[in-house]
Amino acid sequence: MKTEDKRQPVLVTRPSMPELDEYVNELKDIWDARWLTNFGAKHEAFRKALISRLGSERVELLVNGHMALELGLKALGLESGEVITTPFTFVSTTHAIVRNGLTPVFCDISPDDYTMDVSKIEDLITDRTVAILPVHVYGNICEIEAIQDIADRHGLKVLYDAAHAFGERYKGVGIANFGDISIFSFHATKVFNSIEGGAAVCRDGAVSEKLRLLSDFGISTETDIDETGANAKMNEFCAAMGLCNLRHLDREIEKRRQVTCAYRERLEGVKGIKLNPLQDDVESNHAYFPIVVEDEYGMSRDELSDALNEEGIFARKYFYPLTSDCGCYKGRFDPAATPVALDISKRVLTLPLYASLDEETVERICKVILK
Ligand code: T4K
Repeated sequence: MKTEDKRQPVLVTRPSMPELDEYVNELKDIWDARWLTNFGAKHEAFRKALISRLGSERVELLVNGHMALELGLKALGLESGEVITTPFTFVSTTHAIVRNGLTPVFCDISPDDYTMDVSKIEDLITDRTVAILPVHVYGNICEIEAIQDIADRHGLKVLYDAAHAFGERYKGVGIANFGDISIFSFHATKVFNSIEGGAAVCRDGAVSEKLRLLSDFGISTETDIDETGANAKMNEFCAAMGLCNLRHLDREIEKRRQVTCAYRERLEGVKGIKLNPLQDDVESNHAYFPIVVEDEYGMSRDELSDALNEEGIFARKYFYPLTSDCGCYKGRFDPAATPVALDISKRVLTLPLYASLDEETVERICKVILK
């Protein structure tokens, strides 16, 4: 493993990238074809590669994970009503609901794995509830069976925000295969990236087809415009990057696993530092390394974050504030209605984690925490 330059800041993440030659090789085809976007050859090749990787035929590629969420809700035909979701996520999840004219209803999270607390979902269901939108936050898998059971009993759609969960398996099944739709983010900062990009995997072929239309202005044929769509297509350059990175994904995940082991060796058992749980039945992609700073640590999360910053280490407060507490939603929701999520959001710190993070840097980071 290459040792990092000590003068360089240590960022929370760095994108995985192929060798330049490998990407340039893909670009040559794009130059030859003079086809840059609108469902070109790279788009189709990447989509096919994902179909085989994810184990589902109904994969649609989008410009980013956010549009996969936003258009996914629209493709499910949800035009009004309430969506039960978590506030402990990136703002995109909540924005996607609101931007569809739907109302988010926030469910508290489990203090164990920070996903939606399923025991609290049913109390939130009203005659206006149309869907559940859980998040596999940090790649921690939600209680899938319980959520589906509730959805089936109440006739609700389920859309999983699986932005953090690409490449994971639950009880041996690829994580894309749950809910009515599962969406992924291929943003530069994710385990797997196509520079910017996203995908939606649909249970139903008609939903998948609608999503594809919605990503291209709703254009069915030159003269038939059948949906009020947007422009959310993945371009050829992003698809080419996705094709390259997909070839190396397993190796990248293995490197990330080694980094998380290095952290665990040093931080397991440290008083007041709670590590992310290892979930049974889950093949993890090691997307994030969140720690929760408890009172016994003797320093607050913010003080620890500042101490790390002073050493040039830029951990991040994913996810603080709760989305229900964001400036644009002030006064609209009550963050105190989800007390566990509120508490965790004030204590959580996500440590640097990426495939090329070397052990010496992990040691440096842990030394600050252990001090
Ligand atoms: N749902 C969930 C649960 C999500 O977490 C996200 C995105 C979405 C939906 C929406 O998916 P996308 O539409 O984004 O595909 C970052 C990402 O922009 C965002 O994709 C991600 N979640 C979120 C958790 O993190 P920021 O504002 O923290 O990004 P930024 O620019 O501060 O970058 C983070 C670190 O990465 C920095 O230390 C710098 C480093 N970095 C970043 C980029 C872009 C690099 O080293 N190279 C780079 O190219 O949001």
